[in-house]
Amino acid sequence: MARAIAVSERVRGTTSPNPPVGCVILDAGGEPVGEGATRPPGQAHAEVVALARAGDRARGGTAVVTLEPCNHHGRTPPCTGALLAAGVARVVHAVADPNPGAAGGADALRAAGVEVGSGLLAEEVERGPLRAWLHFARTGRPHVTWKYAATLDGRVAAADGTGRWIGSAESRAESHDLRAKVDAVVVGTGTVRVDDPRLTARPTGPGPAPARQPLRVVVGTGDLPAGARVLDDEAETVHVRTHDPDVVLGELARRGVVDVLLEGGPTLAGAFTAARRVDRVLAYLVPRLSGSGAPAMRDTGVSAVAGAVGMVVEQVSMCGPDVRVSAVPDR
Ligand code: AOF
Ligand code: ZN
Repeated sequence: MARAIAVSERVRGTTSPNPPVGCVILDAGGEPVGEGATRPPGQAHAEVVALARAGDRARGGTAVVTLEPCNHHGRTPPCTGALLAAGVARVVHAVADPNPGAAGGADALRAAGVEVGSGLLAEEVERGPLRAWLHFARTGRPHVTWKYAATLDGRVAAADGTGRWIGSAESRAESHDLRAKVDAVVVGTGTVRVDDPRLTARPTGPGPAPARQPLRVVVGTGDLPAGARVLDDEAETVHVRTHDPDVVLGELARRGVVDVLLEGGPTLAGAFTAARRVDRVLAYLVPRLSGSGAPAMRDTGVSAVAGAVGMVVEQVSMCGPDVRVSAVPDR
């Protein structure tokens, strides 16, 4: 299952509105003989890709898959049918499919005599590759990660407004990897006016440039300055003229966006927090002290400590010299 998760990580950002699923086929003796991940919408699911690689060696073997195999004719035929046709004896999945249309795969496989196990590394899958899609399937809303870099005293810019990227080179490189894995990057019109970001994924590591760019989304009623870099032709850009996070998320859901990276600025982050539409916070705390300039977030409507939004820290780790904190709402 750890291998299936790793395989699925490689297709993150390319499958929406479908989930990025990973699958490993073991032969009857337990040796891995094929692996695969979900192809873009309308193309093969993970199981079908992995079964094609395994060929005859799948017979009597085990399929290990991060999501319960689908049991429906959607854009593609059911994976349950493909698994049965290949003669797989056992299926182990991490999490059940919450999509009512596709669910029921485990029961259908059992009814056909296949041994089915579930829950293996379920928490890793729910927090990792399928987090955004599971949230989308359960709520109908895209999953929002608010990401920012701030000094230890919580400032994202100095008093003169400079704050283009306050984090270390390591955090900056990671932010490009993050953009390459999401469907959309969202900022406010204020950020476009002040920072003029490109909002594209520009990973620095070895390997090819990203095959696709996230949708660039600018939120706010103000106009975009002519010549703003988000208006270049490196990626698609939409301007949603509202201050209401639910209007933004509704528009993004309509476009098949599942996984959203909210990159700022402080006013937009405050609006999403006030509306309880931040599903995860990813903070890079930079070992510097500023003492002046913009805070990471404003205008949440919270006026007393007792009213602050409760969070649970999932993980604390280092990114170069910066401290990386991942936290989710306490609800
Ligand atoms: C799987 N393996 O790799 C994926 C699954 O329209 P379709 O045919 O592509 O079906 C999409 C639904 O299938 C999707 O909403 C989810 O419930 C499931 N996705 N299932 O067995 C996969 N991506
Ligand atoms: Zn399927």
